[in-house]
Amino acid sequence: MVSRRNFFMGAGAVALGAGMVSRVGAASLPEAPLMSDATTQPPRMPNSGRPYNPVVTLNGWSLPWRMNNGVKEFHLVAEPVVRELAPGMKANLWGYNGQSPGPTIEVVEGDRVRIFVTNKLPEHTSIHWHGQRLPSGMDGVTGLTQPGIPPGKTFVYEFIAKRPGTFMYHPHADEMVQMAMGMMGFWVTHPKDANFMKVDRDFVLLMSAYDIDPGSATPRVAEMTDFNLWTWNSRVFPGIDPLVVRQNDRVRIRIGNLTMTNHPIHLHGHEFVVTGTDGGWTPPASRWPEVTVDVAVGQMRAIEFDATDLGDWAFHCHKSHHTMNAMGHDVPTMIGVDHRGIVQKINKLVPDYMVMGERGMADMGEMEMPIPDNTLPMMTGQGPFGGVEMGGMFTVVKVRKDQKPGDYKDPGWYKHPAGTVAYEWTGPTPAATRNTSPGGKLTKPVNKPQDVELRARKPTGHSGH
Ligand SMILES: [Cu+2]
Repeated sequence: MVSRRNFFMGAGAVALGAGMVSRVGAASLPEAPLMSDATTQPPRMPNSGRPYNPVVTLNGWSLPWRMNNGVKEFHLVAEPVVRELAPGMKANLWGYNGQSPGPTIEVVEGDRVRIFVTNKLPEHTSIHWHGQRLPSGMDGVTGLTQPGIPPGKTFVYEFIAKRPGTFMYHPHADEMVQMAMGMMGFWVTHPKDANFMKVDRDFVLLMSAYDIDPGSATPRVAEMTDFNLWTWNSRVFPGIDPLVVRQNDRVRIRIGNLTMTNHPIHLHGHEFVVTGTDGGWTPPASRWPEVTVDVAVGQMRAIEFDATDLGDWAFHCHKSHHTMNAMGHDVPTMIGVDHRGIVQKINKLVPDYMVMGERGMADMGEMEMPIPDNTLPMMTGQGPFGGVEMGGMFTVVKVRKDQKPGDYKDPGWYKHPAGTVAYEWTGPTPAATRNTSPGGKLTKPVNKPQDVELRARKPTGHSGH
């Protein structure tokens, strides 16, 4: 038995960041600390056990443990939680220890790990340790390898963290409902040699998706494909913290996907390599540079880059509807349709009727139209030059020269050196050359006979048509 005093001795007491409160479990159980908000907690330096370089969970935290006769003991509590998705919207989710996603679990290759899981949900649950090598009976599949953990009961999982790498945990019980409600977390097994693949900043983000009708707070759990909120660590832009790094830092971002679709994750301004997959570290000879990596359902990827270039670099999923928040209704394509007169007539019948997208959808980024309580605008966020017109899976990698090692505080917007920002042309603008021939859709090439274009355009080898 390790007392509460021993558990929090040394750096541990300090490392309990703002917003974290402790909760004393039953006498024989380790404590189950609780996080009350979605503030990114600074990396937790290990205060017992073997050394490692901790990760930073964006808008999240890592779970403290106690050492008990050489075993690293954690306590997860599955329970209903309230998660702020971004300022202005809270969701009723299910998660662990006060938040969704649950806390990140960090261990070292070779650690013997014991996890107590207490179920405070109204139905049974289990935890599957996604990607781990472990005894089959510890794999957490309800019905197959264990009975479900009934409400009010605590189960114990124990195994040796054999393989270093990036993992996830989630229920394998009433999975569609429990994942749609936000039950998931990250797991990092650090290498035995703390200098192996050492980086300066190591971020983790877990992707999940929710279907929450505008004006409501609880996900529709029967949804299978049509989700409307695309989150990183159960946050949406502008609620996702920036990834703050110092210039020339080696940066790792670990991404896990527990949504029901794939996400092409795109970084601006730098190339990266995939250094880790679900199966561990990639051999160096297998890596190639890229700027977008597709993370499929159930996969984990670790990407790395040298943050050489100062600036505010967008980092986002490249599916454009995944960088938007929930829409109240299906929006038809209205570009070029002027129906101002009609709206007034319809408003007499349907007072809330509104035309969206008449000049593109950018209006919606700054629109003042009324939206229901507890609902985020579809496209939102203010940058130094105006509306960013984003939502969902979008944030910013901020590369700064004077960011101190270990400092994750938002340095504000990048101050661009003079002459390095796109600017408006204010000189003369000659009229564009246009094709005036009736029915013509293409601009006629200047100073070229018409038949050149015909030869170039006409498909060949289809003479039989
Ligand atoms: Cu996506």
